[in-house]
Amino acid sequence: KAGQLNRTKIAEGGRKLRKSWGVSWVVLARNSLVFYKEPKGPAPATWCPASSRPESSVDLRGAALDWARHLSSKKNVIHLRTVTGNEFLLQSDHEATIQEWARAIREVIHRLDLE
Ligand code: I3P
Repeated sequence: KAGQLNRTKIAEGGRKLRKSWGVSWVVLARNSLVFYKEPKGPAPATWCPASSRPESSVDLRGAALDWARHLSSKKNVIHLRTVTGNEFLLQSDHEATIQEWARAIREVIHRLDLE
């Protein structure tokens, strides 16, 4: 699964960070969520995430996912926490989009729990 989402990192190793929302191309891989920086301005027709270097990636083993009802003034926000204490918010203006992401990420976390 892959697509464009708004995202911000809100904690690193348990330490709160200042929120800074940005747009990322997000790819759900076997064990992780990988973020790619979107090109500024209109994307060239030739741009694709596979040809660019990931900005960062998040290990989903042992991670926890919740709805972020009190963590943002935005709608449709999910809150992802890793075992290492990194925390992210992911948001889409389309409720169905974020619901699909939540379901897909939970499936990966659950599968990794069973391994
Ligand atoms: C933050 C910015 C974020 C907002 C955050 C603000 O201000 O407006 O968009 O988060 O709210 O602190 P700044 O740009 O000055 O850092 P949301 O959009 O998710 O509400 P918060 O402090 O209540 O988290």
